[in-house]
Amino acid sequence: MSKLYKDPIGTAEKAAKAIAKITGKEKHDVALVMGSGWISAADALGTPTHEFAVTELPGFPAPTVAGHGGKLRSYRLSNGSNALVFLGRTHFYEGLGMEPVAHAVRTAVKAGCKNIVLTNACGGINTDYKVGQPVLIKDHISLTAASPLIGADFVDLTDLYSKRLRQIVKDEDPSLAEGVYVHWRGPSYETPAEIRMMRGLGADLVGMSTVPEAIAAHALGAQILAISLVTNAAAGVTGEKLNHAEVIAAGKAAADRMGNLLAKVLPKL
Ligand code: 8IG
Repeated sequence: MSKLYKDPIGTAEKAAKAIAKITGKEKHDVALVMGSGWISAADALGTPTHEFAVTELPGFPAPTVAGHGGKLRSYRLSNGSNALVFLGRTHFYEGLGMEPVAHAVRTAVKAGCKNIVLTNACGGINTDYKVGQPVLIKDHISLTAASPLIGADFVDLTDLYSKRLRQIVKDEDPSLAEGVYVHWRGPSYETPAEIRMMRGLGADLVGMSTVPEAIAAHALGAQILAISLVTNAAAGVTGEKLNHAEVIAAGKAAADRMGNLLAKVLPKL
């Protein structure tokens, strides 16, 4: 474990202070984590006041995945509040442990953010879902069973994905579906048999992110909104093979809709 990660909360506090210094903003109010396929959606939020590499802050490893940017933007929203937007994230499958995975949201909470919006691209298990469709996460199943928390931190996850925040988004777009997201370690995708198992467990969506960040941010008192973009049918659903290029293309195609939705919703959270 790197020295920075022995004290994850202390490192997040240092990173939050560095954000305040770089942006000249004492605090931020809301943070977004943009997953693969979502990065161009951030452009709908207007012109950021600041943009810099996350590696300028303590505790952030360099990004490793195509389509994951590793940049942090600060925006001033139409209601006067300040938003932090992370373009890209660190995943559990990168093998660095949970601390760097949880670091962005911990930093955001320490920077003042009370609401955290997590976005991702994922596979659709529910056969009603179409590629390019956004789905609000209403609950999760952790098939990694790995928590970002260490020690006797018995956090309640009954309302992890805030009903209040989901309602604000549904008021904006009543056509949005809600689903249960499975966290799969990856980086290999599932087998068709694993997808059938997940469907039997009550899952609608499967991906390799979001869950540890939601838990870590909620443990620090933040409210969570999580939105998945279905970028492929999960393994075995259509008989087609899965590939990362398809994911990026589906994300690009849906970026305008997602960006406009986020731009409308953020000032209302
Ligand atoms: I995008 O089908 C994307 N991410 N585990 N399975 C898992 N993660 C994903 C998938 C998928 N599609």
